[in-house]
Amino acid sequence: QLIEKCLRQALSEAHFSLVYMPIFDCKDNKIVAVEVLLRCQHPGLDGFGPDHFIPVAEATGLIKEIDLWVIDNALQALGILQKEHHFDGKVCINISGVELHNELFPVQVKNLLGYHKIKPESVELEVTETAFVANDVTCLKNLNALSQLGVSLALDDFGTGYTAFNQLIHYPADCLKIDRSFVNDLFSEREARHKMVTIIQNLAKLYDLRVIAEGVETEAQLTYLKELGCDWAQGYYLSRPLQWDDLLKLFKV
Ligand code: G
Ligand code: G
Ligand code: G
Ligand code: MN
Ligand code: NA
Repeated sequence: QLIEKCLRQALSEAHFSLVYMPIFDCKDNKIVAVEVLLRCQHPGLDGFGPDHFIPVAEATGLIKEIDLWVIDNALQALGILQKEHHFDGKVCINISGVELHNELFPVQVKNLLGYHKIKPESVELEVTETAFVANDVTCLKNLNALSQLGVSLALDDFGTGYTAFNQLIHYPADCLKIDRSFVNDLFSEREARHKMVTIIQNLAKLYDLRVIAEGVETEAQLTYLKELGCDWAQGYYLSRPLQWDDLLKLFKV
């Protein structure tokens, strides 16, 4: 497979990089977190984003190395933000659902935190809602191990999966990320989607979870989300994903 070959080369020849998407507190518009997003500059994958190559990485097992590369680099970047820019927010890292079935993963995270001298409270791991498998022993074991390490866990793309709402209490999740499809349709005529945002917000309140709205593209959406009591927000209206140097400019005001 061509993509697989490119991914292997990307890992060994440093064709991967990260971009950084600031996440803002709805109350004071301060940057409270930065989500790292993977990019690949390998010529064979030019123009392709993670949506395209992550599924291949998952199918071939390469994802484990890639996730560790991302965490390693994200923690290094956070260390710099903390030491040189007095940043005291979180770094949010997307991990594949594969890691919930990988028994080595919690210890690997622990070792990377130790190596970079990063407090676990400064790290949030995002897993898509669909990766949380109820009744799966390894999955629950890993989630609990990660939670006990002290990192926080976010359910990404929330609302698009099938989590029985009453199952939420069994997961050690700290945060729901409202999928951007629901945010985008807030003011459309599709009222059911409008209601989804309210439902997720109420659900979060019930289970004492933080809420991050994704894909905020207009001021009206942000205002509405604030009124609903949404905690944090991200999206093109607030900031695009940034190159490292552009991220630093935000901390130099
Ligand atoms: O950044 P972009 O919109 O292209 O991301 C598309 C998808 O790829 C998102 O669902 C996101 O969660 C996922 N993704 C982005 N960066 C990473 C990463 O570093 N690791 C993993 N496992 N997934 C990522
Ligand atoms: O220095 P190194 O490339 O290992 O940095 C690890 C992470 O920190 C990368 O994700 C990178 O984006 C970020 N980083 C730290 N310092 C710099 C820098 O001076 N330039 C760039 N482009 N990225 C940096
Ligand atoms: O699934 P996940 O939330 O990790 O996906 C993150 C991806 O969503 C990133 O690739 C980012 O580029 C994209 N994204 C973030 N904010 C917005 C937005 O406001 N509008 C759109 N269209 N995409 C966004
Ligand atoms: Mn995400
Ligand atoms: Na998402």
